[in-house]
Amino acid sequence: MKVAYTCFTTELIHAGHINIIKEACKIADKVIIGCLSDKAIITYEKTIPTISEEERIKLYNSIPGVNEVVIQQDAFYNDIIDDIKPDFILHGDNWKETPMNSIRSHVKNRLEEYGGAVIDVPYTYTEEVRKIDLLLREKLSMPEYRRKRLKKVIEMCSLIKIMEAHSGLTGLIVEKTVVQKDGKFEQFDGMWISSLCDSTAKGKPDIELVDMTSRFRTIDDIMEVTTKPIIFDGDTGGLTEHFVYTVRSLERMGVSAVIIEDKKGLKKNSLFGNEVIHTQADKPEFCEKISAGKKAQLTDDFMIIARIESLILEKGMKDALDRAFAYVEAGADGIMIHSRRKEADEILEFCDKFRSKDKTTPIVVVPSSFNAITEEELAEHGVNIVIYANQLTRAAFPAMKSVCEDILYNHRAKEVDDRLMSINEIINLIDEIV
Ligand code: SPV
Ligand code: MG
Repeated sequence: MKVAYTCFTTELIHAGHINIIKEACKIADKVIIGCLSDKAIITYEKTIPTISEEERIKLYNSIPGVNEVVIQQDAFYNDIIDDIKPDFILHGDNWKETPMNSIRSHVKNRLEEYGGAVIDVPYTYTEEVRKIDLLLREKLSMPEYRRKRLKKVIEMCSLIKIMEAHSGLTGLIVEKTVVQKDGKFEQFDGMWISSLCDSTAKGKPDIELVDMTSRFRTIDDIMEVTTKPIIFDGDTGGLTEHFVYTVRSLERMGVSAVIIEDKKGLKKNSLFGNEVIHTQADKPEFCEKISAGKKAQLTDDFMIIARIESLILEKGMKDALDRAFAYVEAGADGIMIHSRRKEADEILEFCDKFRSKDKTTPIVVVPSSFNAITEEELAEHGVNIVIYANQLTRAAFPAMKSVCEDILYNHRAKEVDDRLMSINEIINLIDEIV
């Protein structure tokens, strides 16, 4: 008896899926559909379907020609190949393209070990299929789906990686950049709306000068073209009476988390350290702000993360830890600990001491200064979220400045051309949605 297998992640069946099943029925006696688990989808595709595994299983079972539906736990099909040993694994031939081609070649090699075969079914490029693909993507960008994804990802992945974005274009870069390493995909889990980069993009200092209306406009520009979760840098959160409104607005927009730092008065960027005057908020006062924010939020999805500035302000480890436990007690859904030392030693000491008492509250770090430490090492010390807070801004600025200088120097643009994206690439960069 020949067994054909195909794996689905979809939540809407279209002509392309029906075609694959039809092809499977032609060559096999039994057709099994794999429903890729939420965990595998989150780990490899950095997305999550809007319907549950159970609902997807029910949906796939209802397709004529399907004999059985199973859960597939591994995006690289190892569990399925070990357990079922299908004679054929069918997939749309779009998996010959990067990044999916690494899965295809892995599956092909494993099937060849016992005489099985990969069948590439020509992808169904109809208008209906294109519209459904677009619709599913649009749905993922809706506030109710986007907002809750951060909590899900934290729950399912040992470490999550967030990159700063300050415009639609940088949002798109964070959304779409994928690299393959050791047969796996690497991509960012979400975006950080940095106060430093949002202010810098507007030519303004990072002192809470760019007002919330303008910061929300940046979020909206990014949300219009992406689906990944967003963590907002809320600076000090402002007055408690204002912060509660900010929480409501962010939640309504579909932002997943806000991080507020325990400073007051005129806020300066933390990376100045004690070179400038910053004032740390009193512990009870900041606890009150956290609690007020938690009371104001309307869903369980939204997170308020408390950022501790004690190490930046050289107030000592004990102060940092006392504040961390107090902030969690006040309702904080996570703790961000910051440092501007080159070495990660004080961050790791904080994480170890915090984790010895609190095993679950997510820890966030921003390794801008202590940039030699790897994500894996941070995860070993209990870190859950790594934020790359300013690298896109810092990458773009020198590149743009040197192009300006060279055009001024040469009185033409020819000399800089080989450093530039082609006109063709730039006009094709943005997908049209209709
Ligand atoms: C930001 O990106 O604006 C931050 C992180 O707040 S840091 O600049 O390191 O303070
Ligand atoms: Mg900031």
